Amino acid sequence: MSPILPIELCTWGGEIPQATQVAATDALEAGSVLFFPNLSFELTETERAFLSPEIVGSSKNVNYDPKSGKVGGANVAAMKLHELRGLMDRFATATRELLSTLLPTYRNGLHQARTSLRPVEVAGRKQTWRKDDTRLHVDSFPSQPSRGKRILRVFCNVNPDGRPRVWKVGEQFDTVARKYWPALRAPLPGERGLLAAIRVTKSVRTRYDHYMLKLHDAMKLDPVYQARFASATHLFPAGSSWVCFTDQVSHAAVSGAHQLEQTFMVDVNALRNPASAPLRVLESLAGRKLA
Ligand SMILES: O=C(O)CCC(=O)C(=O)O
Ligand SMILES: [Fe+2]
Repeated sequence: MSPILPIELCTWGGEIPQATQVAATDALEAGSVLFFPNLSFELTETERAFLSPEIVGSSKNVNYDPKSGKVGGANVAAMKLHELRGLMDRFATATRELLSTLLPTYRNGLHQARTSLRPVEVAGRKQTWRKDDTRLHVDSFPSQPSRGKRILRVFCNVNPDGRPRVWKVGEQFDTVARKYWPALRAPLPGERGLLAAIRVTKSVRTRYDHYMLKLHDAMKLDPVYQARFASATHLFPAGSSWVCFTDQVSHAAVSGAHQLEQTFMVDVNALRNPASAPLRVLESLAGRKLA
């Protein structure tokens, strides 16, 4: 199976043949990245001014909550904030339309989460090891337990100078999980409840969240694993988009600036093949339910 599946599409909400829908869903669940070489997201002249690292101050992204309309992490005047919200909301809507036409079987189990604008150059950015996404990893949010739900993300490279976003893509989830599983320590008694009580996490981590974060950490802290995939790079050109389950695809962002991203959470039961979910893979290694 190729890690990247190209799909010809140039609108965010147009009709998609059923055969393409099924192929896309199956490829995603098998751990591929769906790549849309000609699916661009147009910005207006004024919106292009937001493509500058200065608009984020000390944070790395502008964040948007499509449910409340709240913008966070932006260092812009109130008047500009209105325009920035307009841009974020348009992208949030476009990605919702894309997924509802591309992945119709997820419809009842698809939950839209945060939208982000990433205007800072990835290469050379100073980060703690845990936040360093230039290291291969699978996604797991330290403070926001997914409680077993999948993390599905839509990315669009909006670089105005034609620069690609460069990623590395590693091996299949079950291979990675099997490799690190013996080294992942079990949660300590009371640990998950305590982390929620002192607000390190927004809700109580399930055992699944615990192990996914341990896996994410183990990958990022393993220099041998990182070195093995040093040349496994993929270029996503300016004006292209891509979609993948980032809790499953071993990925790293190597370089690039100016990207829009939308996160969705997906119920495991909404998948065509629930056995492919990291939850089910880890449960089979643990020999017990984890969420
Ligand atoms: O910013 C990127 O290109 C990807 C970073 C990443 O690891 C993620 O969003 O999950
Ligand atoms: Fe990631």
